Amino acid sequence: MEAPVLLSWLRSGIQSIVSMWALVGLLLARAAAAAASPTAGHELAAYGQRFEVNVVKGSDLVEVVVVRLPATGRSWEFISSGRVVFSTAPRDYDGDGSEELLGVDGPGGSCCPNQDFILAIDPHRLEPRWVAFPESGFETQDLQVEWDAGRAHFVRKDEDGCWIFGWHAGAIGTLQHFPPLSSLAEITGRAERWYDGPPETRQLEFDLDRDGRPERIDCDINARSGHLQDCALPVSAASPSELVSECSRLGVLSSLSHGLHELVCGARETLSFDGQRWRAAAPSSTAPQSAWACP
Ligand SMILES: [Ca+2]
Ligand SMILES: [Ca+2]
Repeated sequence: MEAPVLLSWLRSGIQSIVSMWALVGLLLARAAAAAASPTAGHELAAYGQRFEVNVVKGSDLVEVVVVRLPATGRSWEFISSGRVVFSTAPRDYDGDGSEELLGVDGPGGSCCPNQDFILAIDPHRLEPRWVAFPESGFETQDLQVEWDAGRAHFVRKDEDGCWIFGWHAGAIGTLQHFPPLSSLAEITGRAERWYDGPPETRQLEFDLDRDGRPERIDCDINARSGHLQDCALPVSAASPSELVSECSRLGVLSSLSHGLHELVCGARETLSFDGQRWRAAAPSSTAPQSAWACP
């Protein structure tokens, strides 16, 4: 082989190797980007398309949900009222074969109302829709998803009672609402939250055993949530027992259990005396019954 031919052959060989490595580098970079994007958000499979959903910081105070349809390059932005948290992976909540995302939008914590919502895709426009629940709540972790024949219902228990929401045909409605149980007498925590003054207590006096003399229940107030806590419920004069769980209110019900009036903690959680201790009670037979999880 003559020298110029050898040089040309070497040059083209080196160029091929450089091109090959450039191609490998490009493929690796694309693979890394593709691998990184799912961890940053969700992919929503709806009506034959795949939408990318990412939450990005809009400012110090709000986050922005960015939805992108890679097939067309279109994207949409939804500005939240604080932080957005998608509670689970995408699910088909209304049973129509396409996925939605369940999320909560708000400042976070128990200080302020948070709004549950569903991020859905409009089947005709192929655009994302932000569908808010009809009622906002404080304790967002209390929203439970119950499944009934492939369709979701959402149960929330809060200070206003127990709510059952349903998702159907692109909207969320209230299917049932069980209001707080009415009480003969009650004490409540503080309406405002994040109190930082001196410790506070509440007292409830009521003749629980109907012997003509009132019994007394003492509760502390949780400075963070404003709820009653560590309420000392009377068992006998010698040994009051403690209720550890927090209650937004503590009330006396008209019903009796082992000679003592039953109590209500919060909107609808009932406490019964079993002769020795106070226990969370099964719902009374006169209370409205839900097909799902309301007490
Ligand atoms: Ca669906
Ligand atoms: Ca008494």
